[in-house]
Amino acid sequence: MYTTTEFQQLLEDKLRRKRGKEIKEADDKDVYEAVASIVQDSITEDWLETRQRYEKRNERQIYYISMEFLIGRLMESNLMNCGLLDVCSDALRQLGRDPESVYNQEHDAGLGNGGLGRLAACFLDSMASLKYAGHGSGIRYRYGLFEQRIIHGNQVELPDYWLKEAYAWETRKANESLKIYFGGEVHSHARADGSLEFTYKHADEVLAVPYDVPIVGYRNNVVNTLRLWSAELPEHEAEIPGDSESRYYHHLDHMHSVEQISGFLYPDDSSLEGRELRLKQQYFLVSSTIQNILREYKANGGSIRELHKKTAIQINDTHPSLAVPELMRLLMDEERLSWEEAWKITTAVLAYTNHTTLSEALEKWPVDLVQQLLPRIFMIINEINERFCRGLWFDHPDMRLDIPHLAIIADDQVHMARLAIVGSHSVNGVAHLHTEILKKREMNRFYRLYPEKFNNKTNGITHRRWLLQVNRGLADVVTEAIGPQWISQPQKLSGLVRYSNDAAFLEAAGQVKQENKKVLAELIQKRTGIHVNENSIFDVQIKRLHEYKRQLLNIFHIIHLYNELKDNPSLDLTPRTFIFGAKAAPGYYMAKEIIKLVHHVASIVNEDPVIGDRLKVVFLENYNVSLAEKIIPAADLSEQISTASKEASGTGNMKMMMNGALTIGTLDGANIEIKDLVGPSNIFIFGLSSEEVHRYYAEGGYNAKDLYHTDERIRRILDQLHGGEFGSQEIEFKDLFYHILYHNDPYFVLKDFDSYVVTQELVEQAYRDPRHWQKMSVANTAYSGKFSSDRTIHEYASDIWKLTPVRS
Ligand code: 26W
Repeated sequence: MYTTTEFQQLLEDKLRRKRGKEIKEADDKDVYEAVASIVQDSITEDWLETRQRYEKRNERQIYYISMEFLIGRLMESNLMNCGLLDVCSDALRQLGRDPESVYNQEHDAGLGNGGLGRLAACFLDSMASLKYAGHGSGIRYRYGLFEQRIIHGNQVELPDYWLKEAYAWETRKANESLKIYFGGEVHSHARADGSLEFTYKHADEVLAVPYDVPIVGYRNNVVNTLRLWSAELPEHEAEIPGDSESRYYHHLDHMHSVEQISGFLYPDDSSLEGRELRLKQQYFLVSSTIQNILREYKANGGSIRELHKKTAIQINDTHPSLAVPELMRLLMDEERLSWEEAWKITTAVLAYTNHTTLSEALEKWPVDLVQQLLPRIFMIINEINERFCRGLWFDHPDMRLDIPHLAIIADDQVHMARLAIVGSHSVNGVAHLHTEILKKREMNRFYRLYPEKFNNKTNGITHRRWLLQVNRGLADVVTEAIGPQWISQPQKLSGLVRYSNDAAFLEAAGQVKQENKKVLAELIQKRTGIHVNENSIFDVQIKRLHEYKRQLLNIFHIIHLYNELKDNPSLDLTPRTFIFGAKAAPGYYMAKEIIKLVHHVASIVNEDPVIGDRLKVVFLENYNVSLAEKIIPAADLSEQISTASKEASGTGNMKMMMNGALTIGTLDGANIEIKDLVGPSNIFIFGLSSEEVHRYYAEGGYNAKDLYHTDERIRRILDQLHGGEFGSQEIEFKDLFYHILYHNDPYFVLKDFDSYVVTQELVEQAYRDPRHWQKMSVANTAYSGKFSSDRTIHEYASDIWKLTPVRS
């Protein structure tokens, strides 16, 4: 490793050679690029060796296919993982540079919407750090998730052109490009041996060009790969025809439409955007990934009949579920296996993770669209469906009536979850409750058919990024108390339990939180101009905006507190700062209304002299991974208040718990597992249970209007929305009012209101005893080890992938 002086030297050399500049003339971007290049140099060898080691030892490989990888920035975590972070930061400081502003030069790689994409990124980190031969495969979108601006309280979306400046971490591998075909006609001919050969006529050819991003393991010399595919025009078509103007324009159009395939990430989280381009993206990803897997496998001398012995593929939600027919196609049409052989291998290789039970998010594609865009794939899906339904009819006579609900093709649609379940050997949910709901309700018919396929893998987060990297203060205090073993064995954080009565430890951890809050308060001041009280409760809700996540319940509570203070200005209320971060899908009207409401409530509450600094409402624009890294270490209270049964797991809940925030939450997703670990005295639980929610949905019995008429607090809030109290002449919230009352409050905001308010009062009382609060906070960090994605990945590896770590 390097001394600070050596690193300084290295950096100055790099700057001179790469940028032709002395450090004095270099701006932060120049310095950033020089540092990135040093990191690249120091990992290249390990990267090569890791690949060679996997090949030489003929290791079993796992490929994680996902339409989303929400990686955020890589500089700090790469530096940390290769052991260079401190030396680099010191060297920068000695050269008179601010390390943070250098690292901040990196544009977030926002190639994901939210939880599902961030989970994929945490998994890559854990696979590399645990020495699993695991790789990611995704799309290199030219535009990531939109950048959010707020104008007069309204969300406006701007394109996120994250590749504007060259991306420091990617390497283009043009010579490993693959061909993908869309449309056209399929013709079949019998070969001499009687097998069928399929040829395509008039199909559009697209080139899939891989870009590799290194995934650096934590101080273990392992560097795995995230391979992102970019769509380009095939070389033989790349020449622009000069013979006629119309052909020239036609050619440009064609090029444009090909490049669109990896053009942008669809910004919809949990609702289906059934557009042809999205289906093209899915097939593009799946076909390039699977062709690539087979090519690597064969290059290493593997026999195709043994593919499943050396390969596992995890499909992240149904988005890549065309992997089922694509693997069948390649095994049969290219490798000449029989249907039966191909099917055995396909189902043995593939495994599917479900991330949501929201019905509007379940993917279905119109038969016509699939048939016309992917004719050969459609033939295979059809055959899978026929064989599956025939099997049901003959082998499961008791389930004949269920066939319409099980069939992969039904109502002129291809049901992707059904395809994924039938074509995989494993189906998993992402938290205990979620998996139970899949088994008992949403996928009960499939569970009865294939009980052995269903299993749970409770989500996790990488504690290296989400504690060690983003909260150095707390990490140091923890290490001082229990030693550094927790870094490689996060469950060892439980050693902190012993410190929950140690005054010095509590004091130190409390001071770190205070320091982090100060830093966040400065960021808030800088970005919003709002001055917040650093001694107030930092009450945080950061996640995508969705009705089921109930940001509305949070705002109703804020309005309620505001009303109380207005009625009784001398009320003794523990000061609070409510912090929101949330992007709404561009077409999601109600979500955008809720963002607008937060802003209008904020502008009234924050300006009111009666309120002073007892309540402040802050909405931080453009919530993304980098912003999360700044908010989470400073959170006191973590809002996890979804309608019970709706949040599959949640992962922000785990990040905040690990950083010592207390959770106020419903018995939903992984909140339940958090509660089971910390115990009921270290968490604030409220609201309907998932059974109660289901009962109301099934049997009725809830009437939102009754609550409007009987609960004065609720009536007052809703009337304030209707009466324009939080708006102006042009801005009103009548739609929210009618939506709640006339659609009978589908997410039980009013129903859970009282219980939420009462529980928030308990929070307030608890916060008045700082020592007690700090004790609870430490208990949360102490029990958070289970939620390291290292634990999750070990479970996937041993139960689903049958993988053991690679020995060095
Ligand atoms: C087709 C449109 C679409 C897009 C995204 C449908 C569904 C999705 C995802 C499944 C939404 C998602 O991110 N789900 C979240 O996954 C996290 C990781 O497992 C969980 O922690 C969250 O609870 C779940 O909402």
